[in-house]
Amino acid sequence: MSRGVIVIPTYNEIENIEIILEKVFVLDLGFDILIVDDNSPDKTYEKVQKIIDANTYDGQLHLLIRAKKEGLGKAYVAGFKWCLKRDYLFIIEMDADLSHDPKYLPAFIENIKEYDLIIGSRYVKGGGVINWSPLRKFISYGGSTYARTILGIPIKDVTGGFKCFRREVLESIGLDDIISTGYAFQIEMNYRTILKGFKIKEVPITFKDRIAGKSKLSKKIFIEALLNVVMLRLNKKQIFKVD
Ligand SMILES: Nc1nc2c(ncn2[C@@H]2O[C@H](COP(=O)(O)OP(=O)(O)OP(=O)(O)O)[C@@H](O)[C@H]2O)c(=O)[nH]1
Ligand SMILES: [Mg+2]
Repeated sequence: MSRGVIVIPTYNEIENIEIILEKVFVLDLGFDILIVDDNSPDKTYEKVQKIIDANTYDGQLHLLIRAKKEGLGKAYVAGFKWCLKRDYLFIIEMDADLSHDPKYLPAFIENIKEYDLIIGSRYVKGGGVINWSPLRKFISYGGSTYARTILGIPIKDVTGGFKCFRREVLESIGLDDIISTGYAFQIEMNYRTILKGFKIKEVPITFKDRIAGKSKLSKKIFIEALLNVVMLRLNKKQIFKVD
């Protein structure tokens, strides 16, 4: 059992999954990886199971298959619960689509010694985005500004999904009470972490748009994010009390 685990949710990532696993394990950081697959129609989970069966990564790769697609948030919560049943000290969130470069992981680990949540950030000095259209950039940056302003939180990249939590954070922010399923999930996790008084640091990353596979950002997910930010603000007192 290693000290850290990387949770990677997958839905139709068959073209990316082998590459991302290789890119992480070649760094030899000693982390486990948990893939949380929502029964992908392209059978991403079968490919993962084959790699596990071949013991390519020496028992460091794990797979959690869920019955159906219920959104990123539900997949992460199921993955986090799996991790908390084991004795990992920190838990990392990462996408499967190669947007998040594993080369930043050592910086996360260095910083998690002093902080409770590390956010890989596109919007601090030294961070950025490659290959996004101006519209996509506007939506992301605008979304972060919107959430930051309404919730009154000092985070520049509120929607990013490349992060590292100390296990104590996940144990105390009320995983069962999380209301967000899509992109709003990242915002809600940050908000809950801040309201519980944990320390957060943003570390610069350059985010690359996916080359293979399809984006899951939909109008529904976008509208959920806009509405949930307001809901979260209105429920501040309740979230604050959560144990
Ligand atoms: N298990 C599971 N994984 C999901 C689900 N939705 C998205 N993912 C995965 O979560 C990661 C991030 O997904 P998103 O950022 O929502 O969508 P994306 O397809 O990366 O979108 P873009 O980054 O805009 O291209 C990817 O690895 C997806 O495969 C879901 O409902 N269930
Ligand atoms: Mg993505």
